[in-house]
Amino acid sequence: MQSSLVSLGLDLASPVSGVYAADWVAAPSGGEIVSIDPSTGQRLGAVLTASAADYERVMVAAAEAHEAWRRVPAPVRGDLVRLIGNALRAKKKDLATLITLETGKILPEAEGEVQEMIDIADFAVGLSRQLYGRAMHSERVAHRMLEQWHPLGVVGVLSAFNFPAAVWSWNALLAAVCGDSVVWKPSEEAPLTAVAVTRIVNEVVRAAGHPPIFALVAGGRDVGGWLAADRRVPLVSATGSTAMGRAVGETVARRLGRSLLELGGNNAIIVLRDADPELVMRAVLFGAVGTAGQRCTTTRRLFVERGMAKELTQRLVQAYERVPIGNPLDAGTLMGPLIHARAVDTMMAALATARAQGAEILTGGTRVDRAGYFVTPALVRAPLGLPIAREETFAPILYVFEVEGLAEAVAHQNDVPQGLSSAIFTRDLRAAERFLSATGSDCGIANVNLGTSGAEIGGAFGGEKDTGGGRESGSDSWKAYMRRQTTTINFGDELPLAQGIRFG
Ligand code: UN1
Repeated sequence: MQSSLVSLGLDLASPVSGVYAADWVAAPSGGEIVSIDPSTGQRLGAVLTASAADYERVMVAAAEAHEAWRRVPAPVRGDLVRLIGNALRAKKKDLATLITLETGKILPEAEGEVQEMIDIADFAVGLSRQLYGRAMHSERVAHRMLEQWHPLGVVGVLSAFNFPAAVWSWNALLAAVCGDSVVWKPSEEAPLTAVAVTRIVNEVVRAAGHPPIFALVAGGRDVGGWLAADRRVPLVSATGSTAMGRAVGETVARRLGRSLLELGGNNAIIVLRDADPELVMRAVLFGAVGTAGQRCTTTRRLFVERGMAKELTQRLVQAYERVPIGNPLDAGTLMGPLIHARAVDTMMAALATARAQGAEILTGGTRVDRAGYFVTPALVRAPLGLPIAREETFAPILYVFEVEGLAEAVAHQNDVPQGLSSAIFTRDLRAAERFLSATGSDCGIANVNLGTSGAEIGGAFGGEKDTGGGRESGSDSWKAYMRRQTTTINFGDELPLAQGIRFG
């Protein structure tokens, strides 16, 4: 553990600065966030946070960096991101270890998170030569039309504890090739990971002699509020709870800024009678128990067609009782702790509510008697329409519902406020296509014969309704980080007006 922290430049004996404004601010004066190892409940280290004056320094530096960076050709910007990807490859193991220590996610998943950073870096490098605009035919003689994409400015990134590094990269590495600078307000639960990432990338930026486009501004809710309200920040990308996103979105909208919101999910898997049970078991376990139920894509609801429900539920109970829970650094552990004591309390409260509303806890849902914030994953047999199952409880609770068939399953799946991820298991082509059709799943992600979580970076990631509507990562998500300009050029000797208007 110590060697990885040393390699990341983290000496945790005393608090480290959590503010980077063209360089590390030596003694930011906003206070201190203590980082806790959720596997032990013990202090891991501490990070000094930004005061209003420190925030101002960050913003001035970020605006200056953008001013210079937007002049750098996009493929050259891509080359910096290529070097960052390589630095992340070199530090993959150490950064993953820190993520495991700070968030409690098991090491293979933490390594997967760093891999997602590397993958988006590679994606962004290619993208830097593909920031395509279109050319259109003008209705006027001797005119042509085109659109081009320009850097947007300073992008604010608010990230959550469960993907404390990758969420930054999906935003920041795209923003970087788009010519923006980035101000990152990390989760209060994972500030050391943010410091480590900021160190890794800024070493690369500095060695390459580029402007310091990656700023860090650690702090609490107030810092998020400053970013949301700041007119110098044309885009705020926020990942976290729906309540947080609603507050940020409202503040940004008031100043007519843009927000990219990636909020709560309440993801469901539909299992039809003809599904391959082995695939279902593996997908449900990874989806519901992986990351201790703390992904926004976690499988929270299972709709099983009558005729398959009994057997599947029995197998799930057995599998749930065999999930190795323990130290997330140990090989063989599949489930680490929840992030903090409050998360455990919230889980217990949700289960009590579920019981009161008529659900039956089939297994799990207990506190584990050891240091840290460990629980057993809960499998709950639920009547259709169970009110608590409409809420996202950020914990490993899986509600299992029995349904008559596809139509009933889809109706219930969609009948929640959130709309992030969804999946169906079936061998019936027509059922799968109906699930994917306009009258099927209403989610941003809809999968066939694989689970709800663990998306690749190549697709646009995000969801509808209370999930916030934003899309980040792959496909054409980059457009959110640029401003679009439509241009008409007249290369003739006349000035014809559009729509055939004659004026004077
Ligand atoms: C999140 O939980 O905030 O699809 C993001 C997944 C990951 C991303 C999760 N690629 O599960």
